[in-house]
Amino acid sequence: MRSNFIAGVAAILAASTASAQEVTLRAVSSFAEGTEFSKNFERFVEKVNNDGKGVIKINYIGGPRAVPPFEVGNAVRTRVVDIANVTGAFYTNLMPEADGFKLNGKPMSEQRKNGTWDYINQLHNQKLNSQYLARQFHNVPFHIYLNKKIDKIDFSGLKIRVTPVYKDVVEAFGGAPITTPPGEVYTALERGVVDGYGWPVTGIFDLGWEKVTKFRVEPAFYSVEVNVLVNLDAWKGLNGAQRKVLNDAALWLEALDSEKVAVIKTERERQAAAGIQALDFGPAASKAFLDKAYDVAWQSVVKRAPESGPKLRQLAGN
Ligand code: 173
Repeated sequence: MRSNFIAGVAAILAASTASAQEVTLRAVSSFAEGTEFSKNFERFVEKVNNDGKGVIKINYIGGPRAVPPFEVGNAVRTRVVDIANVTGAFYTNLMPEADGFKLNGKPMSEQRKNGTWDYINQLHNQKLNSQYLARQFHNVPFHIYLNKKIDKIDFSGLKIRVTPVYKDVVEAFGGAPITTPPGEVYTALERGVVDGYGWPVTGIFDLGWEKVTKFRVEPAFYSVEVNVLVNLDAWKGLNGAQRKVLNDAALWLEALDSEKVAVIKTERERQAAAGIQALDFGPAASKAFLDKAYDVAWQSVVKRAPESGPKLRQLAGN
């Protein structure tokens, strides 16, 4: 009798401890589900759910239908969601220096060793109430895509869809920037509201933009950064085992960037096959473009973030 009772109590305790230990976190992406800049995050979610069985689980709510892209940073700050897949370009209102992350293209293994991750994590702790769990796509650059032909790198008279990533460089070369989230790019092009847009070298086929794109301006510039952020209160509430599942999956996720070399090659070929013509004005024009692109972007970051801007530049080493 008595030993049965003890066994019963022990079983109940074990069950409640197990359920108290498994935590579920809610996640969103600032990019549409299943598209280029959500895909690896979705693999990360799958990995966490496999590796973390009984310990930690991610409930992936989805993309911009759940939370509008430019509000995802605030949603993770206020814990409307626990985890977000989001580019710094979408939360510069909360963290102006986030616009500087695109200017550091070093592999994350190096950024984690040389103090960059640590510094950027501190910024996220302070300004976004979040943990900077991972950064993806350091080796994927951006381009300006156009529907009108140009014969030198000069965007005068052109309206170009931007986010903070491209605004300074578009203006520096005479273009008129118009900010939209990714979900409005197709319609803006179709209706002639814009003559072109900024976007990474990968991903234009996801939303059918090849149908409304004629040219890709060379050279490629900057580095994509899409971050996995965890609300800091949610992070602090996790135990060591739960954090380990997330941290291990974060390093795995960052290592997936190595796949992008082949993806970029295929994507350029696919763009050419779709009739998108590369406009290349030669090495001197390309160098002048890149020099100016970095110059105006750093100036803008340092102006808006006089303390952290120079520190980010020193860490980026360019
Ligand atoms: O163009 C954008 O919407 C943008 O800023 C971005 C940033 C990172 C990845 C993809 C797009």
